[in-house]
Amino acid sequence: MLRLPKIPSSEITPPELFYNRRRFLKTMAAAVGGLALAACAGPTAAPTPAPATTGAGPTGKTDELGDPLTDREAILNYNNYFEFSTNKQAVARLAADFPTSPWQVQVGGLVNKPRVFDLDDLRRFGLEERIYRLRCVEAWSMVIPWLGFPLRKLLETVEPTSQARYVRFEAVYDPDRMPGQRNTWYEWPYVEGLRLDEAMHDLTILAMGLYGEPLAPQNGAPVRLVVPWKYGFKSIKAIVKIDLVAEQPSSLWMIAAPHEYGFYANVNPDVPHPRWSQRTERRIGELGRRETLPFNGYAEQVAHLYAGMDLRKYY
Ligand SMILES: Nc1nc2c(c(=O)[nH]1)N[C@H]1C(S)=C(S)[C@@H](COP(=O)(O)O)O[C@H]1N2
Ligand SMILES: [Mo]
Repeated sequence: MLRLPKIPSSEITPPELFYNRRRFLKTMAAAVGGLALAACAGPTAAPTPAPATTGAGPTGKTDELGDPLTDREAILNYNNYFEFSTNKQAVARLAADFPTSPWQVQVGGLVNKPRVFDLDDLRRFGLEERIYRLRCVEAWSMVIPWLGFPLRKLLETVEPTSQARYVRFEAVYDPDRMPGQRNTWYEWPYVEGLRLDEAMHDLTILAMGLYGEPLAPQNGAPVRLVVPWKYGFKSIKAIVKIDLVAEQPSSLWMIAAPHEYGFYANVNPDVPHPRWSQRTERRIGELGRRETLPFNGYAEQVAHLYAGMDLRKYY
């Protein structure tokens, strides 16, 4: 059974209710007329409980720091996926029938060998288990046993040219099936980006499964990015397009709330987000809070990527 602790509404209330109110009112007014102004005049989201369990989980497996895997039911039922809903506990139901096969990922831009990959092509890169911490900028976290392959393997097959310096990822756009994409506050589709060396790092994977099973729709099926040392929003779900580019790409979050979200988004307990301290986090399934680790505990592997950069400047 799932225990259901109360969590603060700040953790689940969509940013448009907090941030850049002028733009929110403008887009709401444009979308549905003046009625919406009254309906959305204040925070409307009530606190909803998060699923939580205790113990080392059914597998007894841990991450490399000795922390148990988060319960599968929690990973499947507590999701950020704004294409479906801003309510974490509504996502699984709303996404249940989303068709994730057949599927294509179009890879191009500054490459010598642009190519369209179908799901069998992607699986041929070979799926391996990677147990990673996932740290959301809302200050909750999980330990997730992904099945995936290093993004590097895919990038090498398309041969980035010498001009390619960044990778831009685009998620699926399907407003008929994704009710959240009718929310005009966000610029759809969801877009994210990495620097090329971040994308080539061995920790960066494209995941197609978790807990030994194909990815569920709510977790970003059929294929999503996982970058464990960055805040969860960088790990874009339901990817349909990957482009190698010369300039730093923008992202859905940078466009929606530029004062809250930067390009790098490395987990950093020393740099507070405007709405959430990043000092500690709530590990789903645990009581109390734990200290947040620099680079989400992966500093040894990735800190060198940012040598010479002012880490206070990049969220
Ligand atoms: N396409 C897309 N990808 C997304 C999101 C989203 O809303 N849409 N949310 C992000 C955020 S904020 C987090 S914390 C993680 C959550 O992944 P999970 O639901 O599989 O745990 O997905 C990220 N990837
Ligand atoms: Mo997140």
